Amino acid sequence: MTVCDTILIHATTVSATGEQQDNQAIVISNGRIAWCGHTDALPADYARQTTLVEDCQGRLVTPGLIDCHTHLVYAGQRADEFKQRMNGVSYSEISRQGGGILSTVRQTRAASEAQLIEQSLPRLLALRAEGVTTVEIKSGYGLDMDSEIKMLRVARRLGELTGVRVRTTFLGAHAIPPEFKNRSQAYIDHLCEDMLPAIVAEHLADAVDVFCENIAFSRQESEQLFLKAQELGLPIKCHAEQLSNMGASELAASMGALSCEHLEFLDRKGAEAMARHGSVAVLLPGAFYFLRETRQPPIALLRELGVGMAISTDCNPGSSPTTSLLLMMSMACRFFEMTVPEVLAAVTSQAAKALGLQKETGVIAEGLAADLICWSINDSAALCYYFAYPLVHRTMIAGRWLMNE
Ligand code: DI6
Ligand code: FE
Repeated sequence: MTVCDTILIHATTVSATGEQQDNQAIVISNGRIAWCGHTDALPADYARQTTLVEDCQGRLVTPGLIDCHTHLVYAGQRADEFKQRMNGVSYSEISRQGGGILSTVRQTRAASEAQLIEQSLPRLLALRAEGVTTVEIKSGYGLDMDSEIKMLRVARRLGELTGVRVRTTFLGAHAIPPEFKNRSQAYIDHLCEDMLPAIVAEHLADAVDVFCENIAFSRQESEQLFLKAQELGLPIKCHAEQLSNMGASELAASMGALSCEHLEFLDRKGAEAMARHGSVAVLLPGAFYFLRETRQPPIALLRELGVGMAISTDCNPGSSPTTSLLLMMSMACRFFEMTVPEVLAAVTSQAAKALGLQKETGVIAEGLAADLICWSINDSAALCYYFAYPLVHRTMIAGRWLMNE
């Protein structure tokens, strides 16, 4: 029998589908979950190893939360645009006037690696303090070789500094940079021929994403970049159907995308393609709220078709300046009318799937990483009921408790 490091007993846990399970025990060995089940069924050999038995006293223990869609590495902020938007100017309009994403591109290009770390680290620490142990970070505010590489390096470095598992996604196709104004095809060619191969050679990206939208890239351009990503061995993801329906989800899903993200304008055809190919729907209530979107992602349709749903912060300076995944969970319940189990799965098992990490984290199961949050509450619904409320009791990443909490 494996020697265990820690045993949690009398925990209230959640299953992969977000259902509550009472009086559970979890045995941790070498950073992984060696056994889990009812506390009364804990094998005697484990029970005899009395070192570090932690009685959770009924507290909720979930997998470490996963924020599977963020743009948290960036410089500066865009409060000036927020003022414009409060005066009725739309997000798309600001973008067409050269603001929006390109404003953050200017600020991010001008920042050194150290400055980018200094500005981005607090955002990751804020997520971690709320129970997030895995984060996806997208590039896409550099849009030239050096600046994209800088962003991805910073993202990897933030993981080293915090212990949070960081997955990086290359989003060079986030906007058309000024150097390529009105030449989006030439920019896509540059991404395919120069940038992506260099980034892959340096192992800086774990996936490739495209903003397929009428203010960004067409379906055909997206497809070209996706094909290149696949040729280089990287999985694909897509910012799809956020501001209009471009058929982006259908395209990405049919190419085997891990996930399609935003989806307010998703139609049945796109949702069916996602169901067929197992792409996860990543829903972003923060952007929905902040852009005052009135159109809801088609939750009932996704549910009907059995498409997995994840929820994420979209942490970015333009459409979702937040670092609270717990707040997003509350919004998903109230704005999108998702159920508590759906929401819990959306930030654990489904979010892991959206990152291709389902064999590593996101579920309390034998063999997976011991990324666990012990919450200061005793039932799973309370995690959705409280909003923007400090609820973490203790955080464990890869079998080790974080200190100073
Ligand atoms: N959709 C979004 O909501 C973010 N990116 C994207 O493709 C917004 C990014 C920004 O405005 O800075
Ligand atoms: Fe996004």
